[in-house]
Amino acid sequence: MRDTVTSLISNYDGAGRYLDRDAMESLKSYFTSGMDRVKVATMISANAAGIVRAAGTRLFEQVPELIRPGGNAYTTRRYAACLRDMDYYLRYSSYAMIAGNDDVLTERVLQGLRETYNSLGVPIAPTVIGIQIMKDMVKGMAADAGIENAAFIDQPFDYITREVSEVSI
Ligand SMILES: CCC1=C(C)/C(=C/C2=NC(=C\c3[nH]c(/C=C4\NC(=O)[C@H](C)[C@H]4CC)c(C)c3CCC(=O)O)/C(CCC(=O)O)=C2C)NC1=O
Repeated sequence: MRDTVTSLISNYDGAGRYLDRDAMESLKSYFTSGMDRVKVATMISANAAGIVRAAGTRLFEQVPELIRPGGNAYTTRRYAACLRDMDYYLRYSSYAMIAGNDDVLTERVLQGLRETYNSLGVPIAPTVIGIQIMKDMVKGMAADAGIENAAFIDQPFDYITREVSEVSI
């Protein structure tokens, strides 16, 4: 599992080079956004259950067939599995924000996910909608707290979206 610092050092060490201006710029941007990253991760931790519940409600309003007979999130068990997956995406996104690196997502969340979803008939498009709803909710909370630069919030949610979308069913 990598973060901004370890991945940078590993790249430069691989090339046997001292950190140069590019490396310093990248570190500077990571450290200057550091407090905001911590603040947003704290907000996520404190509100995770509410975010997941509200995002789920919004998703099922947008795509009501998911929870109707024949829908993939129909039955209490599958409804709960869906919200649990949303919670995984939210929690791991908060880790990736702190790390400033998506490696934790690749390693812990995305491996084999598409295959699992395909074999269970979990539809990708509404999964992506759910992830994007959570992203927008977190960005809204960050904006309310005066955090202007939200690129680091987009990053993990969009990364999961891109990776999981690669194969559609
Ligand atoms: C931490 C990494 C990790 C991830 C990401 C993960 C995902 C994951 N989601 C699963 C199922 C599932 N995932 C969903 C999700 C949904 N269905 C919908 O219609 C919606 C679009 C969507 C919610 C947004 C559902 C309904 C199931 C159960 C499907 C079934 O058993 O038929 C399964 C199959 C095993 C199980 O049911 O627990 C896995 C492995 N597990 C992990 O350990």
